Amino acid sequence: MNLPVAHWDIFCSVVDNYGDIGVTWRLARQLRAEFHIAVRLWVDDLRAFQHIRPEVDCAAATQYLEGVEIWHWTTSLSLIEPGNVVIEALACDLPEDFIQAMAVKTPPPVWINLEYLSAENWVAGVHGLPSPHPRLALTKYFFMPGYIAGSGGLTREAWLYPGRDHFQGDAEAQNRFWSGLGLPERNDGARRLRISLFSYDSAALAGLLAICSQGDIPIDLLVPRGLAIPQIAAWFGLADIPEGAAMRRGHLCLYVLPMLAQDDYDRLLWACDANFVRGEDSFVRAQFAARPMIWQAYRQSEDAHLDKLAAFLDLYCADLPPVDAGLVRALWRGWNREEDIAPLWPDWIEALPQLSIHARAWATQLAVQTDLASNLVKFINKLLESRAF
Ligand code: TRH
Repeated sequence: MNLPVAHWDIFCSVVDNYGDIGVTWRLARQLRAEFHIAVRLWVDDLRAFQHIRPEVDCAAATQYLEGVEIWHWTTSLSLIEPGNVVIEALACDLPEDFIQAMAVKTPPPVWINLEYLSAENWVAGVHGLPSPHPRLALTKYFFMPGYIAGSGGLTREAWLYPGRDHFQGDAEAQNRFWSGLGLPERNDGARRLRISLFSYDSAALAGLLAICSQGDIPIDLLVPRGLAIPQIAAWFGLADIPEGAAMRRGHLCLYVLPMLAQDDYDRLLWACDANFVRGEDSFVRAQFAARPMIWQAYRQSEDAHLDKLAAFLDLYCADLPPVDAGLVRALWRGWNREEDIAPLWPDWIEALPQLSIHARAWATQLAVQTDLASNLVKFINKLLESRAF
């Protein structure tokens, strides 16, 4: 099947982990499903993609998923005709020959640099700014995801909130979900918490496991296999813990999960009482899940991620009573600085009922904002129209 002439090219270079492809795939499938845009998605690491979308064929040069044409981005693009829109996701660099091809196309494509998410105030000042190419007749535009007015917003599919509400209101569907993962169903009467833990390696992990094992309330910690496992295994005195294992110590029961398909990961966030998340995409999905969360920001040089953390906390804690705001700030800061959060943990567990109400209010507030894909389509259409005359 050949793409129609008007299509969008989206480029994703996987730096590490799953956030680059997680963010990009989510946007590509939404553009296709909700805006009927012909999307060609270029991905340089299909293995990373397969972790969050098991149907991906790592050996295929091209393939279709949900109507999105996926190309393994390995070879020269010199013979490829650029689409009428070209998006560099998360500031990945386009090859020179492709940029040359963009410059000779008439009219040239709308060129977008889709940046990382930040709650910082400067985002609104940069969003939408043009950046003319130094030599060629091309202009690249900054598109900044964000929480504040004047930013590009957050990727939120039309099905997301209805799907979440339906699932969270259906105890049987949740129990089917738990059974599918090989986990015990939840017993409403039991005072037992279920918390997902998606984190980088961290010196703070041992303290978290210790306090969970010693706390008053039994806790199921659900950990996908990945960067946190070596330290968790070491805490249990093991070299490794395989997928599917359940480890018990004191009041802690730790389950090691496989990486789930992205939509199942949403269900996991919806079904848990609270979630530890990281990076960018799991963090946003945890906010949409309307559950209390603890975020580990992606580490950056010169601790730039701590500024991102502080900016988000200012927004997130604005409507919390001072005691809870202080607790959330201290716990998140401690977690990000890899300090022992055990001294704060019992109060945080105690505060979960209020924090749950706040998490829902925050998710509701986020839904007032126009979603990123809608903003992007509007922004691009305006540019395309201005070029039509
Ligand atoms: O994996 P991350 O840490 O990704 C990153 C990258 O490190 C990247 O270089 C950096 O730019 C970015 O963070 C900020 O965390 P993130 O962003 O949360 O992405 C994880 C993706 O994996 C997200 O789309 C959710 C998905 N996922 C699943 O689909 N199934 C799972 O079981 C889990 C745990 C995650």
